[in-house]
Amino acid sequence: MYLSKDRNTSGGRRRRTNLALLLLIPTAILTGLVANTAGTRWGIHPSVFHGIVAFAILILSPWKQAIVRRGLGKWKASNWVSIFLLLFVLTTLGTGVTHAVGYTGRIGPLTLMQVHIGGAVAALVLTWFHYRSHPVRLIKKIDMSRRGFLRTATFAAASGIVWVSFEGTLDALDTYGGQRRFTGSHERGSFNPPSLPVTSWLDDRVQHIDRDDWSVDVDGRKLDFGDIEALGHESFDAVLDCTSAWYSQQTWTGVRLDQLLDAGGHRSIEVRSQTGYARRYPSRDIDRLWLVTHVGGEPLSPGHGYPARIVAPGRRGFWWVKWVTSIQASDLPWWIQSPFPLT
Ligand SMILES: Nc1nc2c(c(=O)[nH]1)N[C@H]1C(S)=C(S)[C@@H](COP(=O)(O)O)O[C@H]1N2
Ligand SMILES: [Mo]
Repeated sequence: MYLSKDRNTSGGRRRRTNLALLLLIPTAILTGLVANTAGTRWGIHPSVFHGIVAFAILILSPWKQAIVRRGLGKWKASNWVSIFLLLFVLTTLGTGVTHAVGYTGRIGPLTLMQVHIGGAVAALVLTWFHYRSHPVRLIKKIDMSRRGFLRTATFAAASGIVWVSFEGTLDALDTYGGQRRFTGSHERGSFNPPSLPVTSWLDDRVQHIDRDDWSVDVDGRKLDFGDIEALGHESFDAVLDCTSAWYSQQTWTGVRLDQLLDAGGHRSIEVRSQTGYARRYPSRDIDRLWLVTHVGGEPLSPGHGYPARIVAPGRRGFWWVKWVTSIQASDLPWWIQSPFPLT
């Protein structure tokens, strides 16, 4: 946004503020979505940008308040859209900051994160309607002048500084929020499997599987529990980081997938659960994926995927398929699948 053609009149200032908010709200949602689903093998985690964008919106609020006050006149029906938009933006910012500080409780039946995401989606929809009734010229002569660039850069830097100060304060005060992982997730029950939350992506139910009835189909071969146990098991520590914003580090014991099948010449590996829940991984990841039978030295509990589940270090929790019954090498590329599980 190089907006220097808007001279420093109050009109120019108002337009800049409105335009910045119009861009920042979708950006906040996009960075949130990416931060919440991206793996953890990035240089800078996208959650950093999500935090900075949130503070950019907060910084603009005094200017926006002045605009709103000025616009208050005769009552219009479109004011309802504006009021609800304001409520949803405040809800989203409030739950975001509260979560960052360290609160992980619920609001009624919903987790804070669910309210945060729901509020954000509602705000995005209302931003569109608000824009329709209060248009702002999107581009006013694209202008690469130094002044416009400096203004944008200063604003971005200010947002970054506020974000760094906020995170630094959480750290310094030794709050629960200060111990958040770089993905934004809170620690839960590390190295204590009984405290590991049992989580479903959507509506999957915990499966109670009898180990003697269970087998896994690996590329057409049926392997039972004894066959799996006879393969070389290894123990290692890995972090389960769920999109609902908690993480837990555990010691897992299992078989690396390259011990189970040869994906050479194939493009992907598809893993299915007894429930139908499935994920497809690129076959080059075969030595980073594990079929795990134990956590903390004990067999998995039904809630955590007994008899066997996937552990996928560096990938978010929804890739860690539980109650695995099928592992197939496939010639489809890994990205031929719904970006998120559907059950
Ligand atoms: N079959 C199946 N596997 C699943 C899920 C699911 O709903 N069904 N949820 C995933 C999600 S979102 C997470 S965070 C982890 C949670 O694992 P846990 O319940 O052992 O903590 O399992 C993953 N594996
Ligand atoms: Mo999850």
